[in-house]
Amino acid sequence: MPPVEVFAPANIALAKYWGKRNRALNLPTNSSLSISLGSLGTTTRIAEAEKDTLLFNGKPLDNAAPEAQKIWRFVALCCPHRQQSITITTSNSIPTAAGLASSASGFAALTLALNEFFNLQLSDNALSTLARQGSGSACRSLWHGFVEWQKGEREDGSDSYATPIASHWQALRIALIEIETQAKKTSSRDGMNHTATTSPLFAAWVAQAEKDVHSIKRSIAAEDFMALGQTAEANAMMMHATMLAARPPLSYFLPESLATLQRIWHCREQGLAIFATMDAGPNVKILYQVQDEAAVIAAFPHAHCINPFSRCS
Ligand code: 2P0
Repeated sequence: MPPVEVFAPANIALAKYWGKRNRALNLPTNSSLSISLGSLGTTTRIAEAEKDTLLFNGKPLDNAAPEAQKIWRFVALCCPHRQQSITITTSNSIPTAAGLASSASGFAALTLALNEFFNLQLSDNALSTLARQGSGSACRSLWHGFVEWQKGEREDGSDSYATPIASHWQALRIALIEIETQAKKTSSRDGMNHTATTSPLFAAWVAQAEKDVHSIKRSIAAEDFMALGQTAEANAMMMHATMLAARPPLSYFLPESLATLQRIWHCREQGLAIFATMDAGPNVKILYQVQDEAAVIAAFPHAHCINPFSRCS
């Protein structure tokens, strides 16, 4: 079998996935909608080998390590009748300083690489359904641009997959503001399960999140940046408020996260059209339009600016 190499982008949710109705299958309680990050993501190569081997950013990963076992379990899920041993080589173009998780692009790239290497000829829906089982947000990382993950209704998850949204919003930009890059104390997986089981605000979150997906889709269709930014920011704040109401409370904020949010809100009061979003960590992402890039860099000199449509033809 000839070796293969594929790329999958990282993604940031504008309407977040936070809560599972089935933990084993990563089935979400609400739909979500993301924007992929252009050339930031994961490149994965698969080649024939004498024995199964993992290379992560140039370093071998022991097959007994928990991360390696998760990957080999995922390979077995995608290719249950596999005979050929393989080497999986993975490298991330996500700057460690960006504080972005790589599990979404990592499992998306692995799903695409396995499909190609073993000539599985899976449909897009089947690929997304498999990637979801590696990591929920991975089902959205198979495409560039905006992607919607329909939560689905079926118990087996066969209708819970992502699809791309036709849009090429040239002016849209994202800036990453690094606050802290150390590993977080509470994983997304544990954090969302704790929130879903103990936060009295969780039902309200699920209902609002579903509305936010629809609202953001309308904003994308109209290229209405203010509407998109307002909904995305409100959605992120509500997700964090729902965590804060969990018992015991959960917060990914650091003091500098809140200071950055307040700087964003202050800039907005001064007339700069920028909005914040935050994921399961202290780093802040800013949504803005290309014509405001100089003003964003002036206000946030350490911003890492991204054109999410840079890899779209
Ligand atoms: C998201 N996050 O929609 C949300 C917002 C973090 C905050 O998806 O347990 O790593 O592997 O399904 O996908 C992070 O959760 O969790 C995530 P699993 P995942 O991007």
